[in-house]
Amino acid sequence: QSQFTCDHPCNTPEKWGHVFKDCAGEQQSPINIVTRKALKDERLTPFLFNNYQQMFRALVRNNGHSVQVEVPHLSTVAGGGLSTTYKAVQFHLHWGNNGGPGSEHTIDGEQYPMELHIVHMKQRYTDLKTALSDPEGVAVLGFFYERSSSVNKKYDTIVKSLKNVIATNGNTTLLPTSLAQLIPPQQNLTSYYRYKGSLTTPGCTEAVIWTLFENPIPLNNEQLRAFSDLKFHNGKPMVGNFRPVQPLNGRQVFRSGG
Ligand code: SG7
Ligand code: ZN
Repeated sequence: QSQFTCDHPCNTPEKWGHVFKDCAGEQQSPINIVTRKALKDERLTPFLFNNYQQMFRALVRNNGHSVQVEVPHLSTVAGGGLSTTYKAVQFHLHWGNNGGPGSEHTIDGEQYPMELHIVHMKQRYTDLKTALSDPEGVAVLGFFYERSSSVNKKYDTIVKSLKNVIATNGNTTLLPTSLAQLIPPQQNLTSYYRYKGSLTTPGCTEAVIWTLFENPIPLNNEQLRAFSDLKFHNGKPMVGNFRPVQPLNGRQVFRSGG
């Protein structure tokens, strides 16, 4: 049983390990990143993004625990200390209650209002299930959000689409957007943290190379609050769909050398 069918948090995250044994593992995500303990690593060079600029009409979906968009074309990332090329599969977000604390990872104990995960797998794999059987099969690029006083126009389309996916399994097609439009410009992506962890939902497979970028994405309060209009499939507001931070258990966190 590896299918995540219950609401988030599924019987409370503390109990995930009873049903999904990997959720009780030693290399779980998310974590709190203690910046003074992060070891600078010169091998963590800038990323090489390929085709992140390509526009597409995103199909936005409320999957019952987040809002998710599948990437319909080949977009890849290499460099950044990754051992090989990874391709983007989908992206989704984790958020709090009406703009309150909602990120999964925290930095020196600070929880940001929201966190974007662009899920990638090694380019040679054709499905996530296979990638998850490789301890480095998946690479998630994580981005934090910060509250800003001005609207972020690049998020207009995705934020406006949310009202069409209030209910679980709701779908809506976006006006054209691109991965590049959703993340900071490439020159602001050279400062990041790196560690080895897991998926943050059951089955919590320990197959993820995590990257958390230091520079947050600005959204105004209204844009942040819009995500709280979504509903879990039991009709309750989809808020707080993040897993609490997990023990580091001796793992080293690295920071980019750029
Ligand atoms: C959400 O987070 C979904 C999952 C995702 C999971 O539950 O977006 O996506 C699918 C395709 O079910 O799991 C394998 C995967 O991407 C965990 O992703 S995360 O660790 O980046 N939060
Ligand atoms: Zn996630």
